[in-house]
Amino acid sequence: MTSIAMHHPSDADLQAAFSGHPPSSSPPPPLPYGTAGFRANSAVLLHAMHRCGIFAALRAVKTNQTVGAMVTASHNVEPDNGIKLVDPTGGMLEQSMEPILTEFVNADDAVQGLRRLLEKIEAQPGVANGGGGRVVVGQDTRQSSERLVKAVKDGAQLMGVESIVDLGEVTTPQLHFIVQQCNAAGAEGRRIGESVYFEHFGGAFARFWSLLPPSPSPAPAPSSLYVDAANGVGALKIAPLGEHLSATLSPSPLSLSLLNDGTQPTDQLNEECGAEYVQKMQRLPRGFDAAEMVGKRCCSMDGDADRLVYFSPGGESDHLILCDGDKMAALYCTAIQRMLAEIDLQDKGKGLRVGVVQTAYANGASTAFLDQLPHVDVRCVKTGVKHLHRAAEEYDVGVYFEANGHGTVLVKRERLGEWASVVEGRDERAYERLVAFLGIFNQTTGDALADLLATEAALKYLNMSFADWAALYTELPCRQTKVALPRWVLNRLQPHPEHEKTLTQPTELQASVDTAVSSLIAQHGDGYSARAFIRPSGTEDVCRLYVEATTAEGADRLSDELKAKISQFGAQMAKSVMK
Ligand code: 16G
Ligand code: MG
Repeated sequence: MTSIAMHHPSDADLQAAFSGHPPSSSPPPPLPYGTAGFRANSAVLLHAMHRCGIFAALRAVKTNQTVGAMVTASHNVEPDNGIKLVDPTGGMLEQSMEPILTEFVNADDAVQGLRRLLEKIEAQPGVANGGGGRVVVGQDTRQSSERLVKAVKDGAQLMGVESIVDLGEVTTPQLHFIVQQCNAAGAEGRRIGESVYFEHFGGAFARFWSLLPPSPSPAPAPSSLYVDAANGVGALKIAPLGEHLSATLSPSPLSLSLLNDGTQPTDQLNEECGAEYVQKMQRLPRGFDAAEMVGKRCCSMDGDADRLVYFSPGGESDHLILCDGDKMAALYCTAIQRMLAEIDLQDKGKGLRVGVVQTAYANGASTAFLDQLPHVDVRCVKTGVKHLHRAAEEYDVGVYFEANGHGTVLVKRERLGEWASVVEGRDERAYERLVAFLGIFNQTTGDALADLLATEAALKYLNMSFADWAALYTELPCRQTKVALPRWVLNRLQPHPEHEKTLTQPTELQASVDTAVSSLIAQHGDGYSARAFIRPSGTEDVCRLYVEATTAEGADRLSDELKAKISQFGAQMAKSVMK
């Protein structure tokens, strides 16, 4: 192991730096590392941001590479904020580092905490000859973000990182991608900024488009897509994306109309808009008129633009037809299957490892649809992008999606080339088209903008309307509810470590779920299916409940029954500590 030339400030300097970024109260509320980093009301985050900046710098110095820090609380309410750290690969922070960082962020004595952190980091294997390193910082549009970004930069500065680049307002996936690009071979001297992002994704889309069969002349009018930007950072990126497309493809085949762009005084981030609202509430976002926009193709991003869902107003009040993350996976798999079959008429992609990864929240009808596609492996893993991403990496082409719209398609370009090279009489143009299609996807994380382009590309290629896409399968009626419970009660709930479809603890609560599900099935007899699971949220102090059944009435009944059981369990726990 090589020791690293880390900058060790004196205790006096450290004390001064930490007291400039104090916790909001003494002792501060503990901050758990949630599903995707730290997230809380912005008023309690200053010290955590400063310490995350220190940590990011240490990781950058240690690896002598670029790491990222994104200040955002995604789909949460505006007063919340948070931070997501990006590793040198462009992916999320390696899981083994989460407890180490969490301990430091929550240390009562920050100087002692930092000493312990340094020891742990220096003891890590695979140390490079550090000393350089760069931290790239991004932020969403929250009012609190600027102040918190400053704390991150102050922390990074303290550890003597070689450079700190502040990208300002960028989407989370933009930051992931830029970090990956900074660490790619030949990146030295390249300008760091979002132009590289637009060039890459706009270029990939244009390449794919140019490989489609030529349109009849005169060219059809550009296809209109109405984009709900959740009044968040994604709103700032639609115009540059559109400009890039117009500059590369003339005329641009897409016409993007932006709504909920955050420019009106009443616009509130994520309030009654955005991917989370649309997918969970199954309601039209603000500003979308049901009657006026009936049948139009629309989509919603979340507050930091790493999720996307599509929808179309159904005509009556708030009714909408939703194409969620499950349906995006179904669309992409259908397109990939067709492209593979075009290249390899005989075996239709046999020999290439194609997989799709979902979570327990995936609608059963989507899983059944994917299961029947030839040569596609279907897997279920725990909630959280890091779990899906890792599982998808095991395939040559790995599609992953959460129902909430977070996902992408990963590809091993070399394996794809090897596979194609042995296909006899392969259609070269069809192969190029597949490569171009897969090139539209962000390889570091789910990305609303990249997924928007890929969805438009897939619909065009498959010659499908929004209605055709929505009709790929019919969802089983499902209900998602939550019951507020304190964190210490939620900590008693232990989901199955691989798929979260059951609770391993407490067994009595799981037994109630099993009994309720079996009795619903028994009442209806053969051919009726039902499923339910309980899971503690990693981003809010709530217990989540998912229920699905063959009939809406059954799903409602099961949901009500189990919601009551969860409340009862919470009350029992509260009573037991009062004794
Ligand atoms: C975070 C996760 C998302 C997950 C959600 C679950 C990332 C980047 N984001 O937003 O994947 O679906 O948390 O929230 O991992 P929950 O734990 O509150 O149900
Ligand atoms: Mg998000």
